[in-house]
This record gives sequence, structure tokens and C-alpha cells, in this order.
Amino acid sequence: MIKDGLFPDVSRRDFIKTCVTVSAMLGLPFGMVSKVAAAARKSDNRPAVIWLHFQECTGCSESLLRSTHPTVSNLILDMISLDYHETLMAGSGHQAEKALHDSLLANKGNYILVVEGAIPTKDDGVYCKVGGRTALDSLTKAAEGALAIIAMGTCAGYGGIQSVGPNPTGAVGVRDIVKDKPIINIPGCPPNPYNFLSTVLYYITFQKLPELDQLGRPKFAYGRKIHEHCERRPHFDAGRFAKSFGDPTHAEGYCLYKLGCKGPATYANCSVQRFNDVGVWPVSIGHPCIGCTEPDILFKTAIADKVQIHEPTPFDSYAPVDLKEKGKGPDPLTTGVIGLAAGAAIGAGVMMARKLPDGPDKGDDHEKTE
Ligand code: FSX
Ligand code: SF4
Ligand code: F3S
Repeated sequence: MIKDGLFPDVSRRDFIKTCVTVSAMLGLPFGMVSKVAAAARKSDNRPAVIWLHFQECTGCSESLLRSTHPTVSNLILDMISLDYHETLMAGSGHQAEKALHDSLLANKGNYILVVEGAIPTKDDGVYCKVGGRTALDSLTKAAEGALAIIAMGTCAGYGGIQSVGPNPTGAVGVRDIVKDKPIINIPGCPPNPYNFLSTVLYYITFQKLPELDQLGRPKFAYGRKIHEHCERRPHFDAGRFAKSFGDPTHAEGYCLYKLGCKGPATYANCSVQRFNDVGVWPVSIGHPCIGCTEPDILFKTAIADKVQIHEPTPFDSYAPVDLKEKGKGPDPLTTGVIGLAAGAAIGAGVMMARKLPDGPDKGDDHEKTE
């Protein structure tokens, strides 16, 4: 256990391991791990957090709390001062209402507001009420005194499943309502708890918010497409695609693009920072990515539909791997450069032949076999 007792349920080893993981996620040099760890352990460094729930399945909190290994949830709950959380708090009714009211007043201008779930706006927001108040009203009031808002999950970020047409309740995300506060979106349905933990640790360490992309997502976690680091990627590049669920091509681990994988258009770190502390993510267990971090894909593109591929990397453009031994054949460097140039040209030709950007979609199911 940590000596100073700040994290009573987390061993020192797990604590350091998590700080190393988070520092790597944030793209910090290894020397910064001790700074991150020191900031996390500073007991006077805990931001007050008020956590509201609206239209949702509570999967975002569940994924955080039900992790097979409790380190992440323990660390988060120990690093923040969680003043109000409807799923976790023991109090209810007037007692809970008072806790919210008191915390909003006591921490005015200094708390972080975390929102889970979409906010219905139709008919003055009557379709979601907690304690007799609409989500619209609760959010507007709580946002007034917030330092920053974290929209946890795709529902809070962009409306999620509730906002899918015909959107009977007029559900929207936080950013459609609150316009005058910094909003950090941590999308995913549910999001990876590490992305939340890393955002909090970044804030605690540097006393500022991380850099965001145009959809308000931290770039450190949502800056790359999952397709770039997918373990099935060699199969994609070689033109080996699973044909149907459960058949040998699926069991062999072939690429899931033709079964509707949205990985080539989805910005997230799932293929690197996996889930549940046991190293799994949808694609690794055989399910195509459904683009749950992308507001224009999730629930708006049919599961089986294929996304466009805009930046294909033809396998033909890779450097040759069977270079002759040094001194016994052509200079490897020269060969490599020529090979690359030739490969790129061939690759471009192959892609044209395949009519990309539709890419592999236009080819055979198994364009290149060993
Ligand atoms: Fe939405 Fe989260 Fe999906 Fe569920 O709170 S992002 S439906 S996992 O629970 O809001
Ligand atoms: Fe992986 Fe999907 Fe890309 Fe195939 S299409 S390599 S399964 S992310
Ligand atoms: Fe979501 Fe795709 Fe990752 S479905 S969890 S973004 S693999």
C-alpha cells in the first residue's frame, strides 16, 4: 500500500505501473513519471467533482467501477473529491438534493462537472427529470459555477443513441447547450476508463486542460485511428478479410473490414490502451469496431456497412524484408530505397486497380493468399 495512505486500496507497484501507463498515454518522457506520481499523491491537489447523470445506460460509470482490477477506479475516486454522484452516493431524496446544492455553492467557480448521458431539449426537456428538475435545468445551473466540464461518454458528448433519428426527445450533447465553459469530451460507449483517468491526471499534474481535437476530444487519446495499431492490420494490408462470423477466416483473426469494421475511420486508442485490464477490445475478440467514439458513425451507420478508406497503405509499399546478407549482394540501403520507390509505384498501381478509396471493398474476399 502507498505509505502516506492516500491510496489505501492500491499497492505501490500498481500505482507506479498506472502512472507509467498514463505518462506513456500522455506522450510524456519517462522522466515525467515521478512528476505525475507526485501530483497524484498530493492530498491538497484534489479537484472537487460533481457528477450528473441524464439520458444514458450508466455504462460509463459501470465500465469505470466494474474493471476486473480495481486500480483505475480506486485511483480516480481517491484523486478527486467526488462530492455528488447519483449512482455512488449513499444518500437519496432531500439529503442528496442538499448535497448537490451545498457542493455547488461551496465550490463555486472551482469544481469540475462530469456529465453522463444526453440532454433532452424537446418540450422544455420534460423527458428526463431528476429530483423534479429537468436535465436541461440541472445542467445549465451546474455549468454556471464549473471550472470545466467533462462529457463522459458519447451520449454526453454528442447525444449518442438517444439522438438517433427520429430523436423523439430532442436529445443533444453538453456542447450543444453550454457554450461558455471549456468542455472535454471523452467519447466511447462506454469510454475507456484510462482516458478519463489520464485526463484527470493531466489536469492535476499541469493545472491545465489537455489539447483537444475539433470534436473536443483529448488528442493524446483520440489523435490516431484505431486501424493504425490494430493487430489485424497485417491481414488488412495483405488483403485477407473475414467473410462471416464464426467461419475459419474469422477464427484465423483476419481483418473485420468486410464485416463492417469502422476502424479505418474511428479516432480512438482502443487498439493500444485496451479494456478491462485484461488486454481485450472489441476487434481482438472478433467484433468489428462500430465507431463508438465518432458522432457521425455510431448508430448512424449500419453495423454491416463499410466505411470509406481515405489513406490506404498498400502492402506492396513496405520495404523488402528478404534483403541479401551484407557484402553478398546489392547494398541493402540502395536496394531498400529503390525497393520502396518501386513498391510505392506498384502500390499506387495496385490501389488504382482496386479502385480505392473504396479499397478492399472492391476486391475479392481473399485477394492475396500465402
Ligand atoms: Fe451513453 Fe454512458 Fe453508452 Fe451507456 O453514461 S455512452 S449509452 S455506455 O452509459 O452515456
Ligand atoms: Fe483492424 Fe478493423 Fe482496420 Fe481491419 S479494418 S485492420 S479489423 S481496425
Ligand atoms: Fe468503440 Fe471501436 Fe473502440 S466500437 S470501443 S471505438 S474499437
